[in-house]
Amino acid sequence: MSKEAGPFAETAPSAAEAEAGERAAFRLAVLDGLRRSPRAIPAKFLYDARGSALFDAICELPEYYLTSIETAILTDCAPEIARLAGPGCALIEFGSGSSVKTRLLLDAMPDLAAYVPIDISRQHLDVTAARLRGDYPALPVRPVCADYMTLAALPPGVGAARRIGFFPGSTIGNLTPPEATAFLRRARALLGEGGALVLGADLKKDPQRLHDAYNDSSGVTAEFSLNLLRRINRELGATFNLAAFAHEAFYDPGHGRIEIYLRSLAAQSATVAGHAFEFAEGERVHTEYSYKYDDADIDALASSAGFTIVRRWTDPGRLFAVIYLKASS
Ligand code: AVI
Repeated sequence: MSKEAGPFAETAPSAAEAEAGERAAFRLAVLDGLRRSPRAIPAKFLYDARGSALFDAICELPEYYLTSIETAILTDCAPEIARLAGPGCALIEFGSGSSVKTRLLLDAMPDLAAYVPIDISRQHLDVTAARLRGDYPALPVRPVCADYMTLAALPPGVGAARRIGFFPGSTIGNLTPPEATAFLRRARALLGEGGALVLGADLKKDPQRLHDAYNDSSGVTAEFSLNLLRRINRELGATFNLAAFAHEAFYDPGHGRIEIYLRSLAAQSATVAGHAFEFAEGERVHTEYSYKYDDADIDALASSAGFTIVRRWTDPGRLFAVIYLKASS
């Protein structure tokens, strides 16, 4: 590994090295997930370039209210977030996606000491950092290429500024409750004493509304799910017949979560990286959970991880919430 590699490096390992590492991890995870009972492949692998573009398209769908509602809430509450955070803090984003929502905070906090996007994709980080440096020339942008679920420390360049975390988009919902607590504890440690976190969470609501958000009429979400098999075929030399699998998503009120699967429409076999797998008709491969929260769930999550809720904002229909949490002392 080159001297400059690691989470704080501005220069990455070569693109070929990074790709080989990602491919090996993908292969291991897919083979492991298909050997499990029930079968499951981690949701993070949905986001290759095509999967990310399909997710961006999901965010534009009329049924997928999450993005537009959260953006509207953030537009309204960004000045208050800036007041609560105070001057000269560092903004740390966990999983820097498209920077639309980030910009709402950057615009409201013109005197930030630094913006620290953390993302597992070097390519994503480079694009985000270059765009933001162009648009906010006075803002120190300090990208960290890492998995925020395991990152142990922030780069020294972030300095002693008060740290405000940002975890929008209901990404918390893709974590199981123990994972969500583990993530928030890690965030609490990274943000330090005096730190705070701005969290976006999708709220429990009419199950039909939730069902529709994950079963859109134009089939984009189905395409997003099936793209996982397309990716496995392309990157791992697999032989999945995409037409013989279907996207299945439903709300489970008992667990308060959307569950998403790829369902085999026939008895069939497929080969992945030279290994054969049999699928019974109706057998499912789990790909995602999307947990929905109510106020009590958010309270319990915050206190389990050493945070106190300072403020919550929601839309008039109570579809989505943005929460400002501070590290409990
Ligand atoms: C990224 N994440 C918050 C989305 C969600 O709503 O759980 C992923 C998604 N999967 C299907 N539609 C959207």
